[in-house]
Amino acid sequence: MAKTRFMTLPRHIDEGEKLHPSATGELSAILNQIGLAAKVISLEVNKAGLADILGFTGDENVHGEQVKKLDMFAHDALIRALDHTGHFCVMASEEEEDIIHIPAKHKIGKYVILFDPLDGSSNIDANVSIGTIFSIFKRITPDNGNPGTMEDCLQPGINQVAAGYIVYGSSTIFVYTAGHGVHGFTLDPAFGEFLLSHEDIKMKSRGGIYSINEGNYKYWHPGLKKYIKHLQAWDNHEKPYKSRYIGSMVADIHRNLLYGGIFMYPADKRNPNGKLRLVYECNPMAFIVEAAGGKATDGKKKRILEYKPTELHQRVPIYIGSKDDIDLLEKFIEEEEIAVTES
Ligand code: P6P
Repeated sequence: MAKTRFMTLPRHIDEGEKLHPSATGELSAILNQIGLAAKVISLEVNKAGLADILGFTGDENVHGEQVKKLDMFAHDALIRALDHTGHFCVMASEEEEDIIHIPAKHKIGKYVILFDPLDGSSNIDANVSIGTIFSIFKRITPDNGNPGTMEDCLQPGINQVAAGYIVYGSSTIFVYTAGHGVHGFTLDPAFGEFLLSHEDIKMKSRGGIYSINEGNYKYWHPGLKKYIKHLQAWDNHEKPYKSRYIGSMVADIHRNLLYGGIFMYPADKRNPNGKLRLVYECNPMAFIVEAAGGKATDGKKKRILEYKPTELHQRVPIYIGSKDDIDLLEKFIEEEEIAVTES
């Protein structure tokens, strides 16, 4: 890959495609369209404090959560950027209950895309970083020009061909993997291009940060409680881990991807499957973190990417980040399970 200050997202994707003869160029076109939608969303997110766009639409999404106007703006921006390209047979959005069919006037393609248009949106009014997450598969139903189906959307995460996120923070950063490394691009608003800023991101095998909502402590698995206490203690003169929790999955995982660490949204007594959605949040973030050398499991040694989704809005517990941290967490969980079964 050419070394240049002006390695734009389109150029990097295009050069990446050239390294892999089997690539058809379609994935390049898809990723570039997502980049276009990201610029549109970034502009809106960054001026949200100025317009009357803040506040509630008065609508509720499929999960009974108040939908802020920016969620729907981001949802619409992605649909508009992608539905006419001829690359997709079906789409799905965290803001829609059912799958999204490609309008009949547009060509049907062989790809499937699922996205969370604006994750962390409860933070919008506080100007906290939020993000867009996307996950791309090839269809598994016959590629015969017919519309894609729910079956195409409910594939295990190991089938993904690409995944990425855009984090809208002090900068807007686009991070993606197409299976050949994880790369980050920072938006230069001066001329509206994403420039390569984080090439071939590799996650430390062990971090020094843990991210979890400690307000749920009393509902946690006893093994998780012991693990967190272990991280908070001095261990053979090793200082305690830092606790960092933004409450925005994309921002928390982006920081841990760069610095090392573990993000946890566990199952607990109140939420037996945790809170985060398998197909819109956990699968794409797991695909990215594994591509950077990290791990993503359910805390009991099952890879997130090996879960076969049973429904679009299915939730799963997730422990994601530096692999040594995940391994130690699972050891604490397992030891407590054994203790309980032997007691
Ligand atoms: P809690 C944001 O609403 C979100 O879906 C993720 O981005 C974030 O990690 C999580 O929920 C925060 O949930 O229960 O800690 O507020």
